[in-house]
Amino acid sequence: MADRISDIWGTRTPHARDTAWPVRVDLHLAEGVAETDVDRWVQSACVLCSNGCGCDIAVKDGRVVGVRGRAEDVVNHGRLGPKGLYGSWQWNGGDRLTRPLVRRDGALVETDWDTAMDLVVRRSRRLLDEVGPLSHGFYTSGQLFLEEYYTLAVIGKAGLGTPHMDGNTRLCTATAAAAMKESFGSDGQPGTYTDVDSCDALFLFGHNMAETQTVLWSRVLDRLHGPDRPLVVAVDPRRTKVAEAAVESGGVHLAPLPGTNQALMNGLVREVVVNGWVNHDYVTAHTLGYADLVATVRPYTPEHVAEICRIDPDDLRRAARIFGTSERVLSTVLQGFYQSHQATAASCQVNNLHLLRGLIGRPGCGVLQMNGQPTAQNTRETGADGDLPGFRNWDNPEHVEQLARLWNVDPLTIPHWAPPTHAMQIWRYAEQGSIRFLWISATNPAVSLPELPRVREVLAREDLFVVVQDGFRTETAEYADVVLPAALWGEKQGTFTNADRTVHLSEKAVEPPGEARSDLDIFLDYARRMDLRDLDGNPLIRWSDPEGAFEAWRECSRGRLCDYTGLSYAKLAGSGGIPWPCDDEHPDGCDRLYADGVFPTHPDVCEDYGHDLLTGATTEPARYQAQRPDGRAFLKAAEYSPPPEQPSADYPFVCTTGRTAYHFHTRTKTGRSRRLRQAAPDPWVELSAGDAAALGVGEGDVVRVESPRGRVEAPARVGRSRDGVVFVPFHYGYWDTDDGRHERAANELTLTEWDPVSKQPLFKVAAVRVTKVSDATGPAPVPPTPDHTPHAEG
Ligand SMILES: Nc1nc2c(c(=O)[nH]1)N[C@H]1C(S)=C(S)[C@@H](COP(=O)(O)OP(=O)(O)OC[C@H]3O[C@@H](n4cnc5c(=O)[nH]c(N)nc54)[C@H](O)[C@@H]3O)O[C@H]1N2
Ligand SMILES: Nc1nc2c(c(=O)[nH]1)N[C@H]1C(S)=C(S)[C@@H](COP(=O)(O)OP(=O)(O)OC[C@H]3O[C@@H](n4cnc5c(=O)[nH]c(N)nc54)[C@H](O)[C@@H]3O)O[C@H]1N2
Ligand code: SF4
Ligand SMILES: [Mo]
Repeated sequence: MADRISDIWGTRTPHARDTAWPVRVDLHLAEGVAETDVDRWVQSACVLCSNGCGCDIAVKDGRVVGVRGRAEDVVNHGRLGPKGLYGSWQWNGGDRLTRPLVRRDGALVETDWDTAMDLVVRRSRRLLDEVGPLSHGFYTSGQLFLEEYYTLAVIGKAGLGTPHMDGNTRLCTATAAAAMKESFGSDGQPGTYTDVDSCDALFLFGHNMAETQTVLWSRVLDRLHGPDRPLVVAVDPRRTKVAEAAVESGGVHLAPLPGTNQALMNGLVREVVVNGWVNHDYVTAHTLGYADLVATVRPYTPEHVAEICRIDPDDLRRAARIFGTSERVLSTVLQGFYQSHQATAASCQVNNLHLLRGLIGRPGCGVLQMNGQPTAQNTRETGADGDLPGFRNWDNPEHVEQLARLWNVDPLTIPHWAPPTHAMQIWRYAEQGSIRFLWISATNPAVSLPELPRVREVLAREDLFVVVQDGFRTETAEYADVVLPAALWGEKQGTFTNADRTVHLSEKAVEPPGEARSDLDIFLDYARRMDLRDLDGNPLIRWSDPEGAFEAWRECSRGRLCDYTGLSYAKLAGSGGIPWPCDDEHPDGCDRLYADGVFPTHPDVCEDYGHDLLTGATTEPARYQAQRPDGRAFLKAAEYSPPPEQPSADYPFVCTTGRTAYHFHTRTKTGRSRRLRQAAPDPWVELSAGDAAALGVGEGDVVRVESPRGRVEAPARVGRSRDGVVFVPFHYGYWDTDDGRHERAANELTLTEWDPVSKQPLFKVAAVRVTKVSDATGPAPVPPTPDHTPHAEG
């Protein structure tokens, strides 16, 4: 049985370029259970990151007793990482929510479903009658199933008519979607994971894949240990395992100061241009905006960029040469780019590098504007994030008409008079008192939103009715008026789509605990109790189970880029995952988009008319049409601008935040798995060796990190950060602390600011000061990277 705590990527299975990634099946079963003891294996895929590794759930006596990777799955070829093996199922101890809770005399008390739903529906109905749909906000997730999101989206858009619906995907992958809309005209991942098997160079932009997509990183390691290995370039201010692999491969580790990505990217684009590495045939035939781009990047010489980013100009030159001269380049982009003030601008430059060289739509030449959460792609596709379903354009009346016909409602019901409200604005409206009903599903904002002191104030407002729908009593649930107990993964059926468009079916393996219900059933129950109807007086929601919801969604996706019409539960059952589009033209799905160099930018087709990357100003439809994009991609440009908060005499460090391999977000699942909890029980603070020496801080000493908004105290880990940069993991709220103290969540420090285009908040740049509080009391607490791993027993 694999030990994925001390060896998070498992044994190597090296292979050569353009050969298939070998199979390696990983398995973990509860102590004392053998493979032959298992009653049933139930098909699913892991929901602890966007990789979406195919797995089978082991069931014995009606309980989950383990998981096994699916050898035939296109995503993982049998492998599972530490979270997949231990975090996906070991959370089912005694502290699940089993009955609804309602607030009485200030305290949450158990009740039955009728009482709880009646409270929700009465408040909802009263506010709709007295104030209207703008009183309602929905803050959902990247962790439900497609069927649940689509149902919620129809309820919100066609039933209530509120534009205030978004996912925590706003914190996660809003920039992925935005960058693809700006460059290609629509959301939709161009690349595929199989590009890892064929690339000559791999660029990771702000992506610590070694810890956050451990199975995908195994795939990279298997190329790095095989013949004709790719060169790796890592762009990350910390010396991560990815950064180390970059150096070992003969590639480059670029460690820019947080918040300077756009300067770095302009420098890379400029090098590609001035060294003659541009594929002019491709650029002329398939893109727009070349002259503007060249003019914008002109001042970004390696020396100028080096000064802004505090890097070596020769490193920039070497990285650009690798991009400019490799035959096949694969790029991945994630939170180091997305959670920043020029997030969309910088991510578009990655698209630009590929477009400039014509490296798109061919094996080994992929762009992966990554997702993070397992089902974030579905939040975006189905419109539960505020986009219109099926990548439709809110500003295109014909697209709104299509939905009105499909749902049989008046087009005026569907909010489209302005862009849908983004999550940060939903919270602002709640703070200002115009949103008075906030339904939070499958997310824990009291830990994960920026500037927690403010978030707690909003959640505690007297005039805000808060519904929380979760499997656990989270930090957020403590502020709720009604808590609805949800069935979780393995306890319900549904489909979801990973970061490379691969769709999986996840079957129900066991019954949920107590009276917990699937999110789908809860949303359906709400729609029924609210008596939501279409123009003919029939029930608005015409389905009553997951498969029915999937069939409805299939129709909604017909003819759009994310076409699911060729998929069905029957086809997905037993399959190894199928990437959309899947339709008459692509009956077995489609690995890569844009092989023909035709992009969905035609004004009748595109999902968005685009923005000014610097200001976020939207492009008028007429102006968009006048550019006659008609299938060509946009090379969008922007100057670098400094982050809104910069180091000062009072707050001399840049604080950035992120993840460890062992925990998922606010740890509601991974914190309940003994092995994962023991591997990383408490938060820590990473400092560079130089900064630690200057502060008189040694390994394990407790330090206080303070921003203008709040503070965190934790032991120091020395030596991985670059000078001037402090790193704090964001996983640690306070549900498992004795004293309910608040000084351990990274988001006590972060600020309420967002990228002008994607509206994604800036978790990666805040100014802080660091002071030593006390000497180390024991060995340093937590492994920032696996080579510090303590060997947890059993
Ligand atoms: N183990 C684990 N895996 C996960 C998750 C998890 O919680 N735990 N969550 C999943 C989800 S939802 C997501 S979104 C992904 C996130 O996956 P990642 O984006 O890989 O994770 P992060 O640690 O947030 O950030 C990545 C890196 O950005 C770097 N960085 C910080 N500031 C900057 C900057 O200004 N520029 C650049 N270039 N880099 C910077 C950080 O040092 C960090 O190493 O992971 C997914 N996978
Ligand atoms: N400082 C800082 N903050 C960050 C980030 C960062 O890098 N730095 N990253 C941001 C990113 S990328 C993300 S994705 C967010 C994540 O932030 P959150 O979404 O708040 O984190 P989770 O802990 O995953 O919360 C998901 C909740 O949904 C519940 N849940 C799981 N499955 C189901 C289900 O099927 N039904 C229901 N009803 N509930 C379910 C879980 O128990 C859990 O409470 O954090 C963001 N916040
Ligand atoms: S890489 Fe992601 S999807 Fe795969 S096993 Fe790990 S957490 Fe699960
Ligand atoms: Mo995320």
